[in-house]
Amino acid sequence: MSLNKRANNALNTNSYTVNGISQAVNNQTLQITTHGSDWYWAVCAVMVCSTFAFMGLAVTKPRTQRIFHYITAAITMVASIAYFSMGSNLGWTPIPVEFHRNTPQAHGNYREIFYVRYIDWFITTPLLLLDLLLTAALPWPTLMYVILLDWVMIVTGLVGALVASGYKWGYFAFGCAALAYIVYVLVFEARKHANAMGRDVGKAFTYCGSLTTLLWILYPIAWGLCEGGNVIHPDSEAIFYGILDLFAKPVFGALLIWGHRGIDPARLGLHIHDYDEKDLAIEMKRPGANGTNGHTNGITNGNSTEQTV
Ligand code: RET
Repeated sequence: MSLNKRANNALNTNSYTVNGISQAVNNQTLQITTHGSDWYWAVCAVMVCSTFAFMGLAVTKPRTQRIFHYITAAITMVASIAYFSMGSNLGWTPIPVEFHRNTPQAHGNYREIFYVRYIDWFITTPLLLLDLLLTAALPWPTLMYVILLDWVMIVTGLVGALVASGYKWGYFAFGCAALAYIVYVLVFEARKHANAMGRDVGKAFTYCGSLTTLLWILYPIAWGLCEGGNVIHPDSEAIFYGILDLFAKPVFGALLIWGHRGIDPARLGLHIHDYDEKDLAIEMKRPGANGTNGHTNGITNGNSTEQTV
């Protein structure tokens, strides 16, 4: 069998044209080269393999113990599609640059802005937070509020990236304020809560929470150099965001699942029921039981951190 090396033709196939003129060819828009596209494909491949690995690990567990595997696999699955889009030179739009630079790294009147990146983050960052905050067993109102602020951060980042004038930095400032609150919850409230759940939970949270805090602070720096300040080339942007995403998704996910290896989700208040569960089966056979027997209303016993899923 012979393996023929095929050239990456995504840039020609999916070039952005205005009135029939390719924007890459007329040199107006600063966009990725084939190297950037190749890198996006490579990251896509890692995301796909990680998704299969996390799903493979999930099926080795009983259904009641798979919640963190499912959340983590969903994260890399969504990222696979975003990276497929970016590798194919799709999911972007040209935006006039605020800062015109005459360097080879950042020439052109327009810059390609990958809005698909933000669609990915809009879906996956709340899932990452869910992974972390469920590990810490934080009360659900705090969890919901942190996710709301996370959406504020991502949407302001997207809007700022699509704005041509200096007003983009206003959106950026709102996004940074939202990130500051998220980091506060992770570093103080959630860490304290996780430690109170036991040494193993505290350890799993500390590893994954520290990695997340460090990485998430680097994203606005990347934004400032790419979408915001137009300082670095879109190929370098691909590498910067790509490395961050690889650590924030597959590496984070592997660490989290490893940290959860000896932890029953029920200890975190996540009582998940299955039809072949022993206690539930006995309860269902009880005379007069109607099959719902209190498991459908989401209310469990007096423990305030309990959540019925
Ligand atoms: C933006 C710009 C606006 C200000 C801030 C930002 C932060 C983004 C972050 C993104 C995290 C993404 C992750 C992706 C996972 O793969 C939107 C860049 C603060 C923190 C973890």
